[in-house]
Amino acid sequence: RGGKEDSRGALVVLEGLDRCGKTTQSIRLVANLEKLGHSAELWRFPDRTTSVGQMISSYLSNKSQLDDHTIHLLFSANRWEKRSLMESKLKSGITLVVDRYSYSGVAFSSAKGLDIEWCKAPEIGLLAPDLVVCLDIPPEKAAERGGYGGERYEQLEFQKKVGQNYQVLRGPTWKIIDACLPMEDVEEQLQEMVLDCVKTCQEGKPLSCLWS
Ligand code: 2DT
Repeated sequence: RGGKEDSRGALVVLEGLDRCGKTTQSIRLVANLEKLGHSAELWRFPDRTTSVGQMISSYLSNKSQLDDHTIHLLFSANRWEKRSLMESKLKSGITLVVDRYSYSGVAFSSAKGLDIEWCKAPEIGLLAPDLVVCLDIPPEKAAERGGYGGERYEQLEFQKKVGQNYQVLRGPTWKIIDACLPMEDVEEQLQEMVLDCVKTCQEGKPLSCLWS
């Protein structure tokens, strides 16, 4: 094993509180990877383009109300409906940079008071990221950046709970970057971590499933 036939793209996830810079950094990362000759795609969850995604989007913008368990399972279903495409892209050598994943799913729902193990259960069997980069920012700092829109969850007290849950979820594939650093520094650190990860996947590191 470890030969060319096992070469694949890396599954890289960015996590962090609202306004930590995830979206900006994931866009830059994909551009930088491509410049260096790697094929990479930017993905994000929720993927609001599917019909499940539209239900989620309407919930987030307060246009519909759903029971906490129900919306949790919809977020999970939104990842399951993308699982096979995700796997085939990775196997064809494309690195996926994913803005939010199962960790957001668990951190946000358990911040509402749902049991964390219950929250993790529907994620079992989804592809495990090769690397999770958490852009770490104190919730107060994130709130100062402004731009909290009117969406559900964009409130300081709630974000504090989400931040605590992220800490509980941290595992061996997690790397933390201080999101208060200048944007260019975050970008550079992120790129270095990801290139390392891309290399191990090219060398044939096997794909695995959550939660591992
Ligand atoms: P953005 O589209 O602005 O990132 O906001 N969320 C996300 C969940 O509650 N569960 C999930 O599984 C995911 C992926 C985080 C999306 C909002 O939805 C929350 C913020």
